[in-house]
Amino acid sequence: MREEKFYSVRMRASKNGSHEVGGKHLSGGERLTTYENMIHTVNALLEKGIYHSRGKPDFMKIQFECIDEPIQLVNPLHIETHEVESAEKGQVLARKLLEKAGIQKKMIDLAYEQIPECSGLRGAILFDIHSGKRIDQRKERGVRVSRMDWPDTNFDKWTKCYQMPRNSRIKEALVLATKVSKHPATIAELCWSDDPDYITGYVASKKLGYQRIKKLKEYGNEGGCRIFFVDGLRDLETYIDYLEKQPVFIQWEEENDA
Ligand code: WAQ
Ligand code: MG
Repeated sequence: MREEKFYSVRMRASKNGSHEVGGKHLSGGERLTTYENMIHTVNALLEKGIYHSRGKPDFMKIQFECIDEPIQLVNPLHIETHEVESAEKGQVLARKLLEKAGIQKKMIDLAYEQIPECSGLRGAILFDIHSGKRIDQRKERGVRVSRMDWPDTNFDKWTKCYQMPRNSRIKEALVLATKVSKHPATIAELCWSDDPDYITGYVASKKLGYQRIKKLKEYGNEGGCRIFFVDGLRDLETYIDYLEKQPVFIQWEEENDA
């Protein structure tokens, strides 16, 4: 498989103009594909962006480029799901899990103050757990993790074993969380969707795995969140380069599942 050439395919869609002129971010997506599967992959991204609960796009960009770097194979994070009675209880649990991941309570409070700023971003915020500050300079863009995917046959095998739906949202989130948590500078991630029709989110870390929380906000709410809690003492440029450029395929091996 690694003899074959792979392509990174990226999509972003917005409304009231492109992202560059301040349009509202609606949807984005990133995939890895062979040339043979290009049309299928581009179509899947087109469909993802064109029918979207955040609105009807008047701008969309889909681009592909050939990847020269070798693709790293990574086992997916272990997954657990928590049922909660309300979004408030979900948020209490999320904070508890972040503490369990090794982040001081004081820093978690500071990170939560950043959440209104997360809203409307098309990428993630990098939050330094030492200074308690946002350290990426990407303003309303944030950092978009890219060049990652999970081949269908292996994903299908995983969904059967865990009795999970064959759902591209869960796949994309677990792919991203796995790639992000793999880097030594990542301490944890906190995420929920900016889509008004999706209320499940998660806390992820190397130690905790992918901890899904069924309800972190109310239906109808378009406020999303994606914060990477990072050890800001490490080199930021190298870290962002890993997030944006390092190609990663998820490959589940049952015997390696922790
Ligand atoms: N890189 C960085 N940030 C991203 C990326 C990316 N590739 N994709 C999305 N984001 C940021 C961006 O700010 C979005 O507004 C925000 O995250 C939410 O993205 O049931 O669907 O794709 O286990 O709306 C998690 C739970 C679902 C899934 C998360 O996020 C489950 C979700 P969305
Ligand atoms: Mg979204």
